[in-house]
Amino acid sequence: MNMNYDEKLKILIIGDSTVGKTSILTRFCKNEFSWNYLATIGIDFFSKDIELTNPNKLIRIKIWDTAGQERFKSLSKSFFRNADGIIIVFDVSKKDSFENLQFWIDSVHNNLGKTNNNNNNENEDNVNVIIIGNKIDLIREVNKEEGLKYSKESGFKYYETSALTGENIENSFLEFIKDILDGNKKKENKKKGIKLNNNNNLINKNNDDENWCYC
Ligand SMILES: Nc1nc2c(ncn2[C@@H]2O[C@H](COP(=O)(O)OP(=O)(O)OP(=O)(O)O)[C@@H](O)[C@H]2O)c(=O)[nH]1
Ligand SMILES: [Mg+2]
Repeated sequence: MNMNYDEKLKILIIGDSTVGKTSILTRFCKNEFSWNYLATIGIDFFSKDIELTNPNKLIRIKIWDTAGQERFKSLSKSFFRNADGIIIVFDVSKKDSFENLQFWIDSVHNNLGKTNNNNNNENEDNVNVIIIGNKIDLIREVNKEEGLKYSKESGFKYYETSALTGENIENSFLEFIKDILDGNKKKENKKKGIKLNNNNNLINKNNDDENWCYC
């Protein structure tokens, strides 16, 4: 189906292998979950369309799902090119994935140079970065306070999710997308009038409609 999008966003998801990156995206885009672990090889693409109200806008989100095993190589700079947002994921039930967060943050810095934690929000190259602690349905090795503290010190917003139960998946994405749009809005000097309504309402298109999810 040919759709006219008012805005297209590119989001990148990175983090150690098995932390649940693909599962988070599958939950967000298809509202599905699989217990089977199929390692992402290279890169996969997910996309989802979101309708914005007042005024009505159609936003296409394209998400680049990277392979955690890339940690042992290095993420290509082309992955990061033109990214509007980056999600760094760790597994709250695996301390080592939390300890490896710095590796991923460094790779963001190395590939972009500038992010929203450099206290320079006016920067045109500003990219929104968030940290997600996934698998909150499991017994934790990292508690919420540790995740929050680390993310705060890094200058990024922190969310916790479970791709298994779906807890907080949609909220996290919608808040992240709103932040990206707000940032883009500033960058573009309100060029084309992308506006959120008074409550910053974004309406998430119905997942049941096949046309709205291209995973
Ligand atoms: N209990 C639980 N298991 C999860 C959750 N999210 C993912 N898993 C499981 O964890 C395993 C790895 O999930 P993936 O989504 O494939 O992990 P990934 O980060 O994409 O891994 P790579 O592609 O290798 O980088 C799978 O067996 C999932 O079923 C969650 O929130 N809770
Ligand atoms: Mg994967």
